[in-house]
Amino acid sequence: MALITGIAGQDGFYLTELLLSKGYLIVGFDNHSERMRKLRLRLSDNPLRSRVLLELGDVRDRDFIARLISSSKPDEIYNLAAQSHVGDSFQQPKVTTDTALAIKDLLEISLKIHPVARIFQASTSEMFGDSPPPQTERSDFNPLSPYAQAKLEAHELLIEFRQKHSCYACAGILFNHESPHRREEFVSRKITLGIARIVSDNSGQMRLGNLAARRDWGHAKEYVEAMWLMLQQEQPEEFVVATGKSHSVEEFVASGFALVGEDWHDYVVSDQKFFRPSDPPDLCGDAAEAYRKLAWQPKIPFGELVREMLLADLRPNEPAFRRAASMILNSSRTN
Ligand code: G4F
Repeated sequence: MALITGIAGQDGFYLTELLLSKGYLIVGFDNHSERMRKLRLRLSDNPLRSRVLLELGDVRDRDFIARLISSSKPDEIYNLAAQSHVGDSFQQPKVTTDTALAIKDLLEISLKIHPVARIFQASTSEMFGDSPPPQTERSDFNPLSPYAQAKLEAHELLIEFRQKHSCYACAGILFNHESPHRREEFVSRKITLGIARIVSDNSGQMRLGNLAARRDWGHAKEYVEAMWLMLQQEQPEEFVVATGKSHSVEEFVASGFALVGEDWHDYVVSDQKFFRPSDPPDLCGDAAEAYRKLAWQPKIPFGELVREMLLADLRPNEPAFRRAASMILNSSRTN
């Protein structure tokens, strides 16, 4: 039995599919009813969906968490709930901090009423800030946003709690991970959806912020495997989860437009409105430890990720999809 907080996000969906394939029963909750509706729809194809119990609830609600843990007695708890948009955290520092620090209640409640549960915490590469790449488990943390600061506090709190109470709790330092289920507020999906709209209308513009920032983009479905592996070890430990290659936002944009035979310079405008007060310049993780100890290694390269996301966004538009898909498929044959 697994409990997943924030189950209606991209990672919640992939983790649910993974755990179902491994025979788990799942209890999951999220505080966003529209995202829960979408999750139900996505899971409707899965013959094992009756093994998932979904609830509407908030990770900051201590009584709700206590009731859920005491009724479900999960073997594993995956804490994915958070206000996870870095840009928004500058305007909403309180909700960002409160959701990040809800891990404290989860740890305390679990220790009190169901201490055998193993707990995974989704930590973030944003904690490294401008620490030089490649970042490892031993790199310095230097948070540059309220989100990064809050997640760092949660990360340190978890390690301290584990040392004090000898429980099984660990944090994955997750670098950017994307998929067709990524929300449009994040740059990868904003780009692929934007290209799909431009291709279908034969016109339009894409307004983005910092094009120079470099991120280590992997596929979410591979990152949830690392989360699961981290809870199957003899000892709980922190791991960097990353591909080891970073690309700039400009490279993401250029690859996407190239796939549909367009030059991004004709469509993309860099707009101050989308810049953040501060932004880590280059997040690029070294996941050698995860490879060595978890035998985890990502296989989906950057180009394939961009292709998959773009094809998924083009799909609703039939004629444009056929045109673009044949170009994309031709380009994958020659690459
Ligand atoms: O897609 P992003 O918003 O992701 P960001 O900020 O790197 O954070 C994501 O990954 C973290 C792990 O490293 C997670 F912890 C976090 O929860 C989230 O999932 O932005 C990526 C880069 C940034 O440098 C941003 O400034 O893209 C730049 N960017 C440029 N134009 C933009 C835009 N980001 C967004 N969201 N929208 C833009 O128009």
